[in-house]
Formats: sequence, C-alpha cells, structure tokens
Amino acid sequence: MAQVLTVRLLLAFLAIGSCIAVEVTEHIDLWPMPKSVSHGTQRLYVSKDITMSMQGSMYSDDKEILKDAFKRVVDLMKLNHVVDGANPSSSVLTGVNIVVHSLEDELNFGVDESYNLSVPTVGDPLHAQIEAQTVFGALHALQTFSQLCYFDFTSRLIELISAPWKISDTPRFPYRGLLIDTSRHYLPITEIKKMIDTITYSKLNVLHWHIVDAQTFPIEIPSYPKLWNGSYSYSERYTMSDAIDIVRYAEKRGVNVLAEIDVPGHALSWGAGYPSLWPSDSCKEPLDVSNNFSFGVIDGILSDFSKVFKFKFVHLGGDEVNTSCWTATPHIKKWLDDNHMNVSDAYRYFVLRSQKIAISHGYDVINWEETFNNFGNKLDRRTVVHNWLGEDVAPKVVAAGLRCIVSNQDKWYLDHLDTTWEEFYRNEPLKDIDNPDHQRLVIGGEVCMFGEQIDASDIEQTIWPRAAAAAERLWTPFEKLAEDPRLVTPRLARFRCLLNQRGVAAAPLAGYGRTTPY
Ligand code: CP6
Repeated sequence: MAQVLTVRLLLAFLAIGSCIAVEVTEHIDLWPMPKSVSHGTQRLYVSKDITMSMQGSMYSDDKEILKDAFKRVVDLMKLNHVVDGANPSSSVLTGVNIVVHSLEDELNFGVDESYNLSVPTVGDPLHAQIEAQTVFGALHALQTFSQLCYFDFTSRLIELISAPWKISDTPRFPYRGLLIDTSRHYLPITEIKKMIDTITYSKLNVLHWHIVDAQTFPIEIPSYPKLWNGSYSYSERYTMSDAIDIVRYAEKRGVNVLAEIDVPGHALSWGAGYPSLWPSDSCKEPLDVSNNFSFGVIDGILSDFSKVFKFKFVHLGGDEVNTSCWTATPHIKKWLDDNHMNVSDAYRYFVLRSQKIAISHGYDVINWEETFNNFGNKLDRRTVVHNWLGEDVAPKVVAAGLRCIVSNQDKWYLDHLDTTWEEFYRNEPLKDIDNPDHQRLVIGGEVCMFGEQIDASDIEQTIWPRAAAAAERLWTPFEKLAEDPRLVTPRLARFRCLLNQRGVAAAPLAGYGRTTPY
C-alpha cells in the first residue's frame, strides 16, 4: 500500500512538472471545482464521431449555440493529452444528450447557470446526460465535460476517465469578471476573442471592456464620429460592427460584455476629436463640467452603446478625478461660483448627471468606489459600486444597501505582477460581511488587467493562471474552497497545462518548474 501511495505521489508530481503528458490518477481534475461531484474508476472510450442531441423547448438560436459549442468542445478534448495508463474498458461513449428546461434564452445578469452532468458506464447507447435550466448552464456543463476527456497518444483515442460521474453545479456569485483595457495598448480583435474563449474555460462570465481612457479613444461612435480621432492609428480602432461581432461572439459563449467609459477623469483622449471637451488647451482633464456638450457626447456614446452592448450594466468609471483643472480654468471657475458649487459638488454633479443619462438608455450603472466614498447616499439606488482601493469598502457599501463588485487592488489586480496566484485564490469577497442580506448584495468580483504595462504580446501569461485562481473563488461554494491554497496547487497546475494545450500562454505556477521524467 505504501508503495502504491509513493507511486501515486510521484505520478502526481510528474504531472505538475510536465505539460506534454498528464498521467491520470484518481483525483478530480476539474477547475473550478463543481458544487458536488461523485465519480468512479472506469475509463471509457469517447467515439470520435460523438454526437449531441437536444431536448426541451429551445429556440433555434439556442440550438445553434449548443451545436457550435459542442463542436468546439470536441476539438478541445483532442488537445488534452494523456499518456496511456490503464486499459480502457470496451465501453464507448457515443453521445451527449442535453436537456434545457427553460425557454429564457437571453444572456444577462442573473441568468440561471446551473447544470447537472452525468456520465454512466453502462447503457446502450452509452450517452452522457446534461440537464440545465438555460443554454448557458448547458455551456458550462460542456466545459466541465471537456475537462473529463483526454487524448491518448497510444490508442489514438479520446478517453474519459474516472467514470461514472455525477456532477451537480451552480455558481456561488452571479458576476465573475475580467477587466481588459484597450486604451493604453490596443488589443487585436482576435486576442479579445481568444480571451473570451479562455474565460469560459474557468467559468468566468463577464468581460469588462475598459475601452477608452486618457491615452486613446479606439472605438467608433457614430453619433460623434470624431471621437476616434483619439486612437493611436487608423488600424488600431474598433468599428461598431467589430463591437457587435465581439458582443455576439461572447454571447454565444455565455459571456457578458460590460462596456466602460470612465468619466469625468481618464477621458483626455476624447478631446482629440472635440477639443471643447477639454477645460483648456493647457489643462485637459477632467472633462469640462460646465459645458453641456460634455453631457451631449456622453448621451451620444451611451445611445450608440445601448444598440450594441446588451448587458444590463454599463460602467461609468468615476475614479481618480483630479479636479484642479476645473478651478484653474477661468470659465469653469466662474461656472462653479455662479452655481454655488465647490469642486466636490461638481464631481458629484458630473457623476449623477451621467448616471441619469445611462439610466435613460436602459442601463444600471456601475461606478468605481470613489463615487461611493464621496457621496454614496446620493448615488442612484441601483448603482453597483466597484471596489478597488480598500478592503473595508465592500462591507460599507452593502451595509448602505447598495450592490458591490470586489476587485481589491492588493489582491485581484493583475497588473501587480508580484501578487501571487495564492493571494488571488485567498481573496474572499465576503470578508467581514456576515449578514446574509448584506452578503447577497455582493454580486461577485472581478480581476483587473489594466493595460499600461502589457499588450497582446504578454497579456495571456500575465492574466493566466492567476485569474483562474480567482475564478474558483467566485464559482465554487465557500465550504469547498481550500483554506490553504497549497492544497489545490496540483489541480491548478493541471488546469494551467490544459490552457497551454489549448493554445493559451498561461504562465507556470511559481515554484513548479518542469521535472525530468526519468
Ligand atoms: N486606470 C483607470 C488605471 C487604474 C484605475 N483606473 C489603476 C489604478 C491603480 C492601479 C492599477 C490601475 N490604470 N482608469 C483604477 C480603477 Cl495599481
């Protein structure tokens, strides 16, 4: 027995070090860990012609979504390598049956993402079963299914290990985000789409697109066609049809796209096309609070956005506003005096007026936490406060009855290169929030990849695998999370290998280099 254990440990250790071949042992190799899992010890062959059937009252769009997802998942299964271990049983899994119960087919905040997945070892025909309320739950089930299957180089067949399986799963938080920033460095559309695919592997469901900032304005706004004069170059731009394409691509994969315009700070690039948005030629941000044109442009942008970005939320930023330009500019100073406002009144006025515009276009607003810290009781009650500064903020936000997204910069900021995956794993969104009514107001969390220091050349290895560590925190029930991240190291290391095999440049887990296989 001791010998068997030693071999197991050795095999597990080899698996951590090597990305080329993973020796499959008895462990549950799923990331993120589902809510409930039971499994056996049998291997099945997976037919290379495995088929999918669908039941339930589904619209044809949804059927297309599932068909395409199934095709992608079968391709992914071939990329998950295994060295031959045990002989598979002679049973061949020939199909996956999917039942979707609810006709609700719009992807949005709070959509039911739960699913049940079972893989029997007997049956003729032998089929896996997926049951979900919505197509988006079924998509998660297919991702889980893909992680059970491996390509065996010896048999040249796909095998499914540790069957039979019974998995029942649902996310802990409805909002599980990743921020990308296309203002500091332009990101090609292919990279954004790859990012969308990758976040589905770890069951994140929001791509927060920080489109615009001080550096550049890379997106086309038909209502104000000179705004994208603020892009780096003609080729580093997104047309509205690019944006539609990205949103559709994400939707088909169960990912919401949260668009952000960060106002009134972080908006200097807007003035490249419309210089009257600048307080003056020598003092260029924040946006001119005294000029109705500023709000006209915001209205135009959000009107155009509402035709493309169908997520319930839009992000209006509101962080890091340095108001010194406002008092230093004579016409704005006069406007402040005439309206009996100081700069903090004006900051509040700007944020609240922008909120009203967003609401008029059908959105709920997300704002960075400074808005709450400065005038929380004045914010629209539907506002979601996006934490990034202090750990003590989320408890205050929810105690005030507002919703909160947690992104604590010391824990979940990917541009802090020295923050380890263990720290990402350990960050608990409900820290110091005990009241269940308050807990429910924490809708989730988000890892942030601001773009000053990265571009398409290194964004993948900067995000992964650390974002995946946070993804398990946001998906898996609290009781099933490891208190000591070291306990999940082998499982995360294998997920990181899986990302590599799928063509994602996920970095090694620090301290886990390759081990020589002899
Ligand atoms: N850009 C914008 C940024 C940051 C924020 N907003 C940021 C601040 C501090 C750190 C990382 C990023 N680059 N628009 C704050 C939300 Cl450490």
